Amino acid sequence: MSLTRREMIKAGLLTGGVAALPVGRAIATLRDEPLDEMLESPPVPTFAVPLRIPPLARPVRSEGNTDYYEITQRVARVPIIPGLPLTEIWGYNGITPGPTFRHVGGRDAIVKQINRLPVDVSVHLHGGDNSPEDDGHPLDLIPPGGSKVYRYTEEESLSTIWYHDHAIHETGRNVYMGLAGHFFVSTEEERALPLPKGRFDVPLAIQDKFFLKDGSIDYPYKDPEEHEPFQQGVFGDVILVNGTPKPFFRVLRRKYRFRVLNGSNARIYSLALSNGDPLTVLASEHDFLQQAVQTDRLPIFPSERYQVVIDFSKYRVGSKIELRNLFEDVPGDPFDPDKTSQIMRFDVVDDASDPSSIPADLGPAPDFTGATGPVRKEWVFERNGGAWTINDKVFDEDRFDALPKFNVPTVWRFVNQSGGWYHPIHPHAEEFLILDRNGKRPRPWERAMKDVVGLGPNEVARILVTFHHFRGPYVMHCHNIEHEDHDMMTQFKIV
Ligand SMILES: [Cu+2]
Repeated sequence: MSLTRREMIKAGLLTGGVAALPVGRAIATLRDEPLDEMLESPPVPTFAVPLRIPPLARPVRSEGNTDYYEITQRVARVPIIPGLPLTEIWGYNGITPGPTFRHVGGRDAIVKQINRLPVDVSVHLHGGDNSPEDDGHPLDLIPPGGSKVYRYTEEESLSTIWYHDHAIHETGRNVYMGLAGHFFVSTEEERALPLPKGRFDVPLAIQDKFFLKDGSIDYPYKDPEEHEPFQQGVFGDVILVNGTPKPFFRVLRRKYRFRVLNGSNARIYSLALSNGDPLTVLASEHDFLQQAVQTDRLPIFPSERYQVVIDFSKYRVGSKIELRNLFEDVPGDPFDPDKTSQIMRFDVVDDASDPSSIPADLGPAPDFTGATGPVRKEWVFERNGGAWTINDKVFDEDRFDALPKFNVPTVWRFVNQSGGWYHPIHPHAEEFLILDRNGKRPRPWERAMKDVVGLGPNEVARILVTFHHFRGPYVMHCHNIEHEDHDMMTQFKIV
C-alpha cells in the first residue's frame, strides 16, 4: 500500500533529514512535471469579449451597524471562451469572480456561506480583520450541504481585500475553479476624496487558466487519483480579467481607478501599458501611499492588490491601449510568454468631463514605531528534499511555530533560500509594513500597509507587524497556491 502525501506528512516522511537540493534554477529539478507536453488551450480570440464587471453583493438585510449577506457556493455553467461550449465553474453565487463587496469600514458584515458544491470549502477574507473562528482556517471546513456564518468586524481603514477558498490541500483547485471575489472597505475620509468613483472605480481580477476543447476548466493533477496538484504552481495559457478572456473595456476620456488583484494561483505579472506611459499607483492593499507613484512597470505577485489610476484624457477617441504583462520568466511556467503577454485592452470611445483628481498628499506617513526592535522571528522558505518548507518543516495542524505578543510591534525576517523560486508570503491576521528588501527600501508602491510580500530569488525582507485585532491561532503561507497546498504553510498563535 502506498502512502498518500497527507499520510506521509503525518508520518514525518517529508520532513527533516533530507539533503537540500542544489541552489540554482530549481525548475530544472521539476521536469517530472511535464505540463508543457500535456496542456494547451484551444485558441482564444484576443480583445473580443467585453470586460465583465462583477455585480455588487447586496445585504439580505441591515440592522443597526450590521449588514447581513448570504452567499451560495455552487456549480454553474457560464460562457467564457467564444466558440466553445459553456464552462463549468465553481462560484460564489454561481459566478466568478463572486459578487464584489463594497463595505463601509466600521460596520460589521455577517456573511452566511452555503456550500452547494461537491467538495469541502473554507472561506478566507484575505486581508480582513478576522477573528480566528471567522478567518477561514484551512481545516475549518464547510462540508457539501453545510453552511457557516462568518462575522467580519472591519475597522474603519481603507482596504482592497478579497475573499477566496482556503480548504486544506485543495485551495489551488478551488480558486482555479472560480472561488474568488473582491471585497473593498472604504472610510469616510476616502469617500470624501475627489478620486474616481462609482463606475469609474473598477475591479480587475487577473487570473490565468487552462481550458479543454469542450470548454471546461482543467485543473491539472500530477496524480489525479491522489488529487496531487503540480508542486511548482498551476499556470494557464489563457489570461482572464474578471472571468473574461483577454477582454476589451470601453473607456471615456477621463481618469479611471482600477483595483487590480492578482488572483492567479502562481503567475506573477509585471503590468505595463502598450504605449509606454506610466501607471499611477495610489494604494497598496491597505492604505494610500503618502503620494501617488508613477511606474512604467508594476510587478504584482499572486494575491497582491494595488489601486492604480489611468488617465485616458491624454488619448484621442479611437485610441486602443493594451495592458500588458512584461514578466516573462516565472519559474515553473511552461507556456510561451507570447500567450500570456496581453492582459486586456482599453478602447477610448468618447469624450467626458472629469471631476476627479488625485490629491497631492494621499495618505499618512507609515508608522515605524517598533521598527528598530530586534528580529523576533526568522522564517526561511526553501525547497527541501522535494518539499516546500518553512524553517525546514511542512504544515502540521498541531504545531505552532511562533507566539507573537498581542499589540506589541514585532519585526519578522523572511528569507527565500529556495534557489530560483518566488514566494509571495501572506501572514493572516494583520497587515504590515515592509521595512526593507535585501537591506534596501521597499519599492515605492510598497511603502504602505500590505498583507503579502513577494520574495524574489534569494531575497530577504523584514516586516514590522503589530497583531492588534484578536488573540489566537492563524496560518501564514506562500500564496503560490500549489506551494501552499504542498504545505508551505505554518501556524502562529497571537498570545
Ligand atoms: Cu512559494
